Amino acid sequence: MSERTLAIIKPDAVKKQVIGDIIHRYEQAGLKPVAIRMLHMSKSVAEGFYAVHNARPFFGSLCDFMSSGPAVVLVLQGDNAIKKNRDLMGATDPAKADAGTIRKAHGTNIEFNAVHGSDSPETAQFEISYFFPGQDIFQ
Ligand code: IDP
Ligand code: MG
Repeated sequence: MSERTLAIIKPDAVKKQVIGDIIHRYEQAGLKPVAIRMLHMSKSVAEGFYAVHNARPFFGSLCDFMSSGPAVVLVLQGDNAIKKNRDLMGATDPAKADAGTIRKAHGTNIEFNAVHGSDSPETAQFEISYFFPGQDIFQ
């Protein structure tokens, strides 16, 4: 079933100049970009996005990281897009990520791990509307 997921190319990956490589991986996997924005999140925008993690010990550091430089946020569409993107990303900790995954290739550590992907239909809906309110999503 075709569905949509939210992906973020995080500030560490933008600094490493691997935006193109990561988008190529999405396209090769059949995940079609249907909306793309580049933005430098304020800390409060990062806090709102990651509000579900606000009790975690790494929350402050995570929000500092996500607001440390520009990021690319995308809506990806395709069959089983949510799981497909999670598989493509690899484990949260790049050291534990499978060979061939984005985090294995471009992640630095469990925090600076190159990409984000929605983890359920509910979070995808929240996350897409968080960064793409309105109509700027294509088919
Ligand atoms: P996910 O991105 O694989 O879904 P989550 O558990 O949802 O992982 O965590 C959100 C983000 O918070 C991670 O992608 C990573 O950047 C950061 N993070 C997760 N666990 C840790 C940790 O133990 N220390 C520091 N940062 C972490
Ligand atoms: Mg998550």
